[in-house]
Amino acid sequence: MPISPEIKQRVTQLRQQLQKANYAYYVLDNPMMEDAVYDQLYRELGELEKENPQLITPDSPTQRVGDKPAAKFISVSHNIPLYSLENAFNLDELNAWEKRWQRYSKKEDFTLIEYVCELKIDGSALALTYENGLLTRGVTRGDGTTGEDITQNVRTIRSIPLKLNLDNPPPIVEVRGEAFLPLDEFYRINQERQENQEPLFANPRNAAAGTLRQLDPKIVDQRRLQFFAYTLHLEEAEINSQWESLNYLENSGFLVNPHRQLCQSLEEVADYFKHWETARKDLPYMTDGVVVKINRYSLQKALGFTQKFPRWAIALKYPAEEAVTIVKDIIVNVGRTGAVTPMAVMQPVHLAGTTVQKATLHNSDRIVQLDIRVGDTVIIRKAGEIIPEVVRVLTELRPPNSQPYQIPDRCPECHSPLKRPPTEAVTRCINLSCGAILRGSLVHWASRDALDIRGLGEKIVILLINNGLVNSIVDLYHLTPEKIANLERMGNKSADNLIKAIEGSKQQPYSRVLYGLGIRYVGSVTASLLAENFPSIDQLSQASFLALSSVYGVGEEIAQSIIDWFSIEKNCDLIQQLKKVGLQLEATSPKMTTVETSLTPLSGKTFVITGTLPTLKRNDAKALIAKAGGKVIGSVSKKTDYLLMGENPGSKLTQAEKLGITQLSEADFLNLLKSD
Ligand code: 1X8
Repeated sequence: MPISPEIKQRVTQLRQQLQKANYAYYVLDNPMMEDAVYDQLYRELGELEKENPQLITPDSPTQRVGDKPAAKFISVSHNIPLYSLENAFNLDELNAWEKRWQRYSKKEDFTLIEYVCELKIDGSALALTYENGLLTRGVTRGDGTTGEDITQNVRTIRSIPLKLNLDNPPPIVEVRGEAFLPLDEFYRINQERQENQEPLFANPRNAAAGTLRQLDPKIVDQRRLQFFAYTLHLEEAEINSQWESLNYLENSGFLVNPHRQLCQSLEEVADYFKHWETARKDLPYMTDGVVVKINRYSLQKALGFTQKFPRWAIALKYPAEEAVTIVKDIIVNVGRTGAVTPMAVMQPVHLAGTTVQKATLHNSDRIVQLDIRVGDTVIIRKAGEIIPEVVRVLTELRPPNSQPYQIPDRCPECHSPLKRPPTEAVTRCINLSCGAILRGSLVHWASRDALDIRGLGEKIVILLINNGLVNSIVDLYHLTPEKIANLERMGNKSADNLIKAIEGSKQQPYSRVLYGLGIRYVGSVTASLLAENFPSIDQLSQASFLALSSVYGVGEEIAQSIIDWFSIEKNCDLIQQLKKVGLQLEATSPKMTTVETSLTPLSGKTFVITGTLPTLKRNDAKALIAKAGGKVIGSVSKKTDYLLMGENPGSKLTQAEKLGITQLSEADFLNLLKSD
């Protein structure tokens, strides 16, 4: 039976609506209909297509996810090779690049030079072919000459149009760009893999590449990859520059990275590079540098290619946050809480601007998971922390006679047995007199946010302990210049200064003393909260679990930890002795509220922070919010009360606008804090 014109029309209409909605959601990041409405239209189209299979077209929104896994991927050669980019690692190398390409071109070429700066996305490059406006092929980069045909997987990426949004699409066009996993999606996938005891992806780039090589398109569909388009190969030459090509791609329906910039000089390029060095940390995807391209096609053409690279483009890389090295030894470190942290000692390697030779292995579970052994080649990463971590072991490079590593069952410091509570990942030394715990406690006591005793670092602490001068925090307050002046590397002057600094620490406020005690989970913000609500150590030591845990910002875990700490006699003795030597164990101007009635200006309010704030550091803002009773979370949802926003806000702003969440500048925020 012939299909009625009404049905044909409805099918076309549904496709157009769904395509528009899809574009609004995935490319513009600005949904135009409710999910439920989308689902309903999608179902209607699916049903009409099921009843009338002749109507199915490859660009129908129902045809993104194929139902048959591929047996394998076919190798195909690229019509135009995918070159890689030459790297520059600093601005000097960028300048050298400019001089080099200028030597290759005529003088008049570089009088009116323009560069396009784009962020370098850390993902997986793809080449897409569109014939008469329809996506017909998606191929991985491969070795640049030959890649794998993964069209079926590419079709699942919602920010890749199945059909170009052009009235008169060209007969053939190739679009290149980067497929990538947004960070939240990467974390979600790894969490799921952890729950299923599957090996974790080391980084979003590997996760994206691994996903694209999945034979089953259903799995690819579940991992929401995205795609930024950045190169256009088009026969008809109405386009004369990279900048125009990016706009053409955007008009054709692609997601093009919005943070591109047209620069008139290398100085402007340098400013762009410097700006994104920090700003990129707030982006919801990984970037590893800036791609600088000469804008004008005629000049690109004149410069051409070397054996390996285009002469007209360069990748200006940010310092690597991952590196490869070899494990020389595995040791365990005992911290001030007795927590045992296994560490890999490695061949020194350059990483994110410093040379490192130790990486944390976190705990014994992680060791089992990594199966790391002495002699292994490993990938290490710096992720905000000072100590890098081991991300992955390259087991294929493992020496044949290596032995699995066994975490010791006795403390390397005091030789007492180590314990691991069944519910915890951490192994601990529970000997309260363990030298490592004493050392760590003293270093923490003297640290900047605690008693801030200048000149009392780890080296001096070790000297004091080894010479039998200090056996507990209180002993510091019985030292005299005479007692310490004879220590190695300690002259009269530094001895005097150290004693003065120790003496000066008696003036530090109670909240710092509280933090300095090193009670588990009591960081400096929590210590301030506790000091406000329990204005003397005696009140704190007597506080019930209920009273503690009802302080905003103090959870049950913290409350229990405080109770546990005061239940140890040695700790109570320490407090008595600290009182005797004159440390501040009471707040100087106690707050006149009781726990039950204390209400702070941001009580119970939830904040999300995005962008760079003009004066406050992120941690300061967080501390202020916590102090005022608020809470900071990582992503915007309906439950968010405020978006605190600085320069270059990320996608969190779009999300907040969508949900109508109140936006605050730093100034608004500071006013809000005052207004109670
Ligand atoms: C690689 C990349 C390029 C761009 C962004 N991210 C990348 N990973 C870009 O041009 N915006 S260009 C490129 C290449 O040519 N190998």
